[in-house]
Amino acid sequence: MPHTQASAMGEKGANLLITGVRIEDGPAGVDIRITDGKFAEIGAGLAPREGEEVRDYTGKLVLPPYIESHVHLDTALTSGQPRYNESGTLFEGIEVWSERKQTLTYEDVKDRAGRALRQQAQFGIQYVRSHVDVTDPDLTALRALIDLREELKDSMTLQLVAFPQEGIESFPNGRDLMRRAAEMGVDAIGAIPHFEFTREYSVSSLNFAVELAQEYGLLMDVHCDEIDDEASRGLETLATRALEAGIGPRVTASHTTAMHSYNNAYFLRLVRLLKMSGINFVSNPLVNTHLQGRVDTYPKRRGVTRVKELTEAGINVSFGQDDIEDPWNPMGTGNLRDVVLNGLYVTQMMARSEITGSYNFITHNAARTLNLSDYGIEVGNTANFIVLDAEDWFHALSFGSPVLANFRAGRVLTESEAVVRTVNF
Ligand code: 17E
Ligand code: FE2
Repeated sequence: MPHTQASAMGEKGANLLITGVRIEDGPAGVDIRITDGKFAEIGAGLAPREGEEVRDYTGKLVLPPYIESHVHLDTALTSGQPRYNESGTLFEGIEVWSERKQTLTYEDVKDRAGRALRQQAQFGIQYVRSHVDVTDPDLTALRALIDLREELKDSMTLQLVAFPQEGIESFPNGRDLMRRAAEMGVDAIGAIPHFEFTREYSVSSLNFAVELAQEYGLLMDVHCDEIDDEASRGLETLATRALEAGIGPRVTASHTTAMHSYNNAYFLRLVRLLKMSGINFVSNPLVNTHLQGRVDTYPKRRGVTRVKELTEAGINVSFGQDDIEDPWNPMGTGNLRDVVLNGLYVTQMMARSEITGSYNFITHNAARTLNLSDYGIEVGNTANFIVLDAEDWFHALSFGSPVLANFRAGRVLTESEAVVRTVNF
């Protein structure tokens, strides 16, 4: 059990010894020394030093912090405002949000996004990529989130994507708004090809987005083919442009739910291009099983992209929550355990090795999606990590074990009590 005392913090950061843990899928009984907020030594039987706080977590699991690779913080915690999305479709969600956008203020966005981020931290998240709707002539949400990114940077790493919710070519001054967002300092450029009025707009919006990203040296993350239409093929355009520009690892295709409905012959052709391009994928299994298949009778499509096949082809896939109580998801807490559990079931990735390796969807794979450096439990890296009340990932996932502590540069960001259960028979 952890014992708490005043943390041993020097000017440069924490000095700490964590004892008796398993790191990821490694052996149990390992100690971790943190000096000046960095991982200094990892091994068995490390002796405490003068001035070091010792935390005994014998039998517990240590992972690198979770990474939320896809969420919309500007819309978080607005569910029911001004009305609920009753049909559960993506399109009604966009209409509801368009109404809510009329009353958006800087303080409102900052307050809700700040609360959502603190909720995420409690569940072990330290890195968040948030899409921000820029189809707003005032760019109110973007101004708020850029400030929040700076204010919270010692606690959470926030990446912002300029997300044209109502289109680039199909929204008044859409291109200009995207350019203004790039000027203001987003981390990534987005697009929404399946929502543009025509196939031609879809293609030109992607060409524009790739050029803008290159001009400003930004990452890309596109809401790509989030529809059950098997003819929605923005992905092949995005992957081709990424390949030709040589920027694949800096590009992400999010959602790609139409891939669920592609015929296998087309997928076989496509997957070659996807591999060559080196682009990343984010799947949001909870929200897309909720939003997709809404125009089906029975059988109803699951509408989740081909995570298993992409993974088996060696393509990088991470999992995201997408929404925390907003027009596209009436629920959602920020807890990525729910996302991984649902993701494994809905994609039928339930082989033993698929389950035991599934923390990668919200850790290392997501780090690759976000192009993070200085991530992972390795000597020399900043001491960011979480401790779970479980002996290994299988049990943490299966039982929904709480994150006992979330450490940032060796400093305790959030803490939870272990759950104590008594059975009287
Ligand atoms: N907007 C969108 O186009 N798609 C989504 N899944 C969400 C917002 C959450
Ligand atoms: Fe999304």
